[in-house]
Amino acid sequence: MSTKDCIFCKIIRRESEGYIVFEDDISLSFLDIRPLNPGHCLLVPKDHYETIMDLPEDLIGPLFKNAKLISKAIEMGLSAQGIFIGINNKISQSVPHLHIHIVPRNKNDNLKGFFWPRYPYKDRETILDIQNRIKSAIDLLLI
Ligand code: DGP
Repeated sequence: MSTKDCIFCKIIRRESEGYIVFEDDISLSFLDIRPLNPGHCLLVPKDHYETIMDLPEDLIGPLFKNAKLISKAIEMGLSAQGIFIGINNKISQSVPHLHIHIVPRNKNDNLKGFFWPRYPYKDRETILDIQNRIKSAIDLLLI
């Protein structure tokens, strides 16, 4: 998708309405139009990167610093008891412009923890296999 058609790029360029809560040189944060809870914010890099895997290293720190700021502001401003932070990458990602969901949470708000069912591993062998595959990939990526 080109940045011309990207809905979040349009909000960044002020061509579409966004209920903006924060902006700095590298990022913009605005209310999600279909919130999990009222106050659910999206934080996006101003430059168009599709996923966390595309985000340049030097933006990771500044972007997550802003995620922390917005989390604190949501807790303070909305008296939220906690915050959920999440990023869909490719699967379940409906807008292909990296966005961090920052969602106010309160006890009994009916969002069930991680949203999806979670299961234990079949056995220790499976755990070790998965652990080794990820560790080997990390070793390759760090070469
Ligand atoms: P995801 O499913 O993780 O890609 O989340 C995309 C989110 O973006 C979804 O919660 C709804 C929100 N969204 C989609 N279109 C717009 C829009 O035009 N404006 C705003 N503010 N949010 C949008």
